[in-house]
Amino acid sequence: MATENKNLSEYDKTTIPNAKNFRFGIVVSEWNDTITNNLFQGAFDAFVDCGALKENIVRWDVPGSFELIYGAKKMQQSYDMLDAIIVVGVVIQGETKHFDFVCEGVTQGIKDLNIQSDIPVIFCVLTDNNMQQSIDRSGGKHGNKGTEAAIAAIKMAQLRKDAKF
Ligand code: DLZ
Repeated sequence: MATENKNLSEYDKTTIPNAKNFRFGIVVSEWNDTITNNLFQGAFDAFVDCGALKENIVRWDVPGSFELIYGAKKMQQSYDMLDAIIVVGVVIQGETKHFDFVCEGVTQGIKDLNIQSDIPVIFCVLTDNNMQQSIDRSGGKHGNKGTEAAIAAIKMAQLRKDAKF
């Protein structure tokens, strides 16, 4: 599995840019909020561990994963000084097709934001078959995908800073 080959939950700080001068946004879905709060905390702690100032990390909450798209878009427009945004959600397979529609919608929506706007949006949306899988990926045996999202956000913030255009 890809994350077994490159598990960023255990990162080497010496290989990651210092985040002291970066500002981050985190948009958090209220669905499955025990899990999304753990993912948020993993991201927040990794930002601070890598040098970011707590006051430079802003959190917004939205009702569900589908609303992460609008939340991230409005956050981009409201805080143009942000260096990267993470969207945090958990979609768990149910008995209807809602899972597929929400997953497809949020994935495509966040992809579109990355094409259209200048602030990178990092995808931290778990799409699991059951609650146990989500627990395992939000501070359990498979690490914390929020931590991994924060490392990705720092790297993309640095890339954006270094890029010419
Ligand atoms: C409706 C719905 C369902 C069935 N499942 C989830 C889920 O597992 N995770 C999640 O974040 N949101 C879910 N939602 C809510 C939708 O994301 C959205 O909030 C509503 O469809 C309203 O637009």
